[in-house]
Amino acid sequence: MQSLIGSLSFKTMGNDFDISSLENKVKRLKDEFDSELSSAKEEQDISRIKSKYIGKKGLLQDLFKLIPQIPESERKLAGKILNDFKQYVEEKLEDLKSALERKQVEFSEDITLPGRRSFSANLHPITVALREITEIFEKMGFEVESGPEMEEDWYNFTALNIPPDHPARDMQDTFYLEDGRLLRTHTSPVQIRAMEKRKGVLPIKIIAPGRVFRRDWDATHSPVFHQVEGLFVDKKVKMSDLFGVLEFFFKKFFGEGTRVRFRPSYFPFTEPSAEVDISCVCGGKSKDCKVCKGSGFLEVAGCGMVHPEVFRSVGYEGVQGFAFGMGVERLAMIKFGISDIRLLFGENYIAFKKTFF
Ligand code: 2NL
Repeated sequence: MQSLIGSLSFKTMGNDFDISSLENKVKRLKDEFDSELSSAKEEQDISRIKSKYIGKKGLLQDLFKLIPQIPESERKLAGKILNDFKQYVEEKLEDLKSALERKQVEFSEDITLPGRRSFSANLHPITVALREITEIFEKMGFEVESGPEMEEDWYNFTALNIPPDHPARDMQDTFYLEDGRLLRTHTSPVQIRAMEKRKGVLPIKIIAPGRVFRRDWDATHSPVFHQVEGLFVDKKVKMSDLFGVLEFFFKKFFGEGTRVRFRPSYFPFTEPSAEVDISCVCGGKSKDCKVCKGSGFLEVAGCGMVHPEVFRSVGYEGVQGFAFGMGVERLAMIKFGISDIRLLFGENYIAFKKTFF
């Protein structure tokens, strides 16, 4: 390129300048231009090439300056040759410019594509249920207690009237630690600890919400789940107090139209014991209701009067009490209409949440 620019200078032109040498110069200039154009990649290249060839101080302008040296008869033709070249350069640059613009549009983002929908964060159904349950019991004057998830055998079983050979252990025998402790199978140990701690200072009116562990994993059981247990201890506590508290709770939690019934049952740590049922969301009308299986009722909790053996374990005398326990997952599943517990804890929870809430 340097040599070309050199050959165009006045010095090398001499006086023997004629139309054919002008044609020659233009042809070489054109070749040079073509090759430069073919390697042009962006807008900047185009404006650089443009000013180099046809700009005010460009190479073509230098050739125009030579016209006076050309014999008059040939000047018109010389002018045409140069103007043709100018037009050629302009057209080529214009073509390349629009080709580059097209390419840019192709490679840029497709603005017609709909944006990704954002979804707002919300609390896990178990958190929602736990907070509601706690709030209702707090309104009735219950205090919230908590305790360790890794528990000693005494607090999880023995103090609750479940001695080492008791069959109730088989149903709950769970994850043991190497030091002999275990992951608590219910939150009852929290209440045992609370009674020990308070050494008979009455009344004791507490709930123990928390995470518990069992060796189970199917549509209605998770190895990690949540319980809320309640305990009320005073000089004189009646079973009707228990019924009143639970009826009030379930009406608040599931709606005032909910009916609550108690069925005799058995737990090692209460006597007498009862199972708590609520009327089904189907209203008991549907024979093939999947939720209550046509029975019209759903089991939602267990309860009873604290067994004298339990009071003996913690050194309490002359007191009465009631206790109850409920599974939070079960309550949340009924309330929110979730059919499989694994949806709450599975890998697909986010997908489930998007379709659900
Ligand atoms: C159920 C049954 C129940 C208790 C838990 C309890 C605790 C102490 C003393 C006596 Cl410290 N009882 N807890 C009593 C009856 C039933 O739970 O079905 N839970 C999901």
